[in-house]
Amino acid sequence: MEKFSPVGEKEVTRAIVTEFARQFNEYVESDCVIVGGGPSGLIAGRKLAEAGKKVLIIERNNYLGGGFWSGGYLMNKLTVRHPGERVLDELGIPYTKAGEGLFVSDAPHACARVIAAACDSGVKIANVTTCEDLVLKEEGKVCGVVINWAAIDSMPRQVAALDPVALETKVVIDATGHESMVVKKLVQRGLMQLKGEGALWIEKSEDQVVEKTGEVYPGLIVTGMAVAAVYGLPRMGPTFGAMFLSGEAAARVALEKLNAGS
Ligand code: 48F
Repeated sequence: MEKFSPVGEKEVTRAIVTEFARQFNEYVESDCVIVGGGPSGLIAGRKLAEAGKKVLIIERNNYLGGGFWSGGYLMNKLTVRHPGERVLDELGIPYTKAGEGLFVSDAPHACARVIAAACDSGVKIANVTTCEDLVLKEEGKVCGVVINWAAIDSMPRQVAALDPVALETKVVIDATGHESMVVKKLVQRGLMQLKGEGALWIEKSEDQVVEKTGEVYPGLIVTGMAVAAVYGLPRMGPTFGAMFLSGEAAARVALEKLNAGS
């Protein structure tokens, strides 16, 4: 029988604290912070990390994947319209053809692969962490994010008046989905406008979301369903190719900015 090493409680606790503190300290400064660990944020993170950038994903849930764990109506099959299957191929996600230009895959398998691909590329994750605000400097440029433990959101007000901390970064990507939580921080200050997403129309939505992915404020890029919310585009419901392609487009825009040093 295999025998476990004689390692006790204090060593286990020290290993966790030391490694957590080391990574946290390292990522107080980064090239890009992505808020939201759904499909668009994970794909954007993977592309940026593969290009050698230092990337942190902030996710308020304990788990990554956002709305990518199931298709519509809580059924765990995902659809992707052409050309989104290119990303399924790249990540080795099995799928079947459901019709001309339409592909279906198992949501848990696809989601696990997208998460693993982001982690394998070198993206680091701060989960159970809420992005509650932005750092704005240099005449309004986004220069970082303000974060706190997500559990604080569900605490009573008198207990929850706990200060957050801030992380500095060169580019922030809002990948918070339908809620567009990061953009909302600028809207609250009158610095941006939010149209709110339109009614469901798959064919129109996917192309437009990818096309409009980009920088919406100096230092802030939007991707995924947050794009629909900003520009008033139709929602797409349970099909995910645009989340992949929008994530890739956000990474391209971020890379251009980072490589230009702006
Ligand atoms: O919602 P989500 O999956 O966004 P997405 O990448 O993909 C949208 C699709 O899942 C689907 C769709 C298209 O097919 O209509 O809805 O655009 O992932 C967003 C993630 O952001 C997290 C949230 O928990 C989720 O995992 N999130 C939202 N607000 C915050 C946040 C916040 N303030 N701080 C940290 N994480």
